Amino acid sequence: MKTLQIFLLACLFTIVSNSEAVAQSKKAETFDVSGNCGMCKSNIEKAAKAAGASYASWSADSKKLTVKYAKNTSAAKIQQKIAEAGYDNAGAKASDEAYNKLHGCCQYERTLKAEIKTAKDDKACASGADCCK
Ligand SMILES: [Cu+2]
Repeated sequence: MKTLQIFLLACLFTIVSNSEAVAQSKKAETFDVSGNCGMCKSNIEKAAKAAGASYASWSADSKKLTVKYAKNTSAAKIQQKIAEAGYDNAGAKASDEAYNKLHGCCQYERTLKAEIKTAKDDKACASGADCCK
C-alpha cells in the first residue's frame, strides 16, 4: 500500500513539474508592427510563424502583433523575420528593398522608421526637409 502511495505521489509530482515547464517555456509578447491591410496581416503573421512563433495575431487597427513562442525562437528573431518580409516593427526595420517588394496597397507610411532614424537621414534631407539646416 505504501508503495502505491509513493508511486501516485511520484506521478503527481511529474505531472505538476511538467506542466510548469510548459508554462515557463511559452512566452507571449505584443509589439508594434507597421502595416495597412488584410494582406499585411497575413504576411506579418506568416513571417512570425516562419520564425517559430506558435501563435501570431496582428491587428490592422492597433498595428500591434501578439505572438506566443517557446524556447525555439525569440522576440528578436521574430521581429527580424517580419522586417525581412518588409514590415518595420518595434525591434527591427525592413530594408528599402524588402519594403519596395510589398504590394502597392501594403506600402504603409514608414512612421515607425522615422522615429528610429536620426535627423541625418539622407532621404529626408534630399526632400528639402528642415532637418538639413
Ligand atoms: Cu497590406
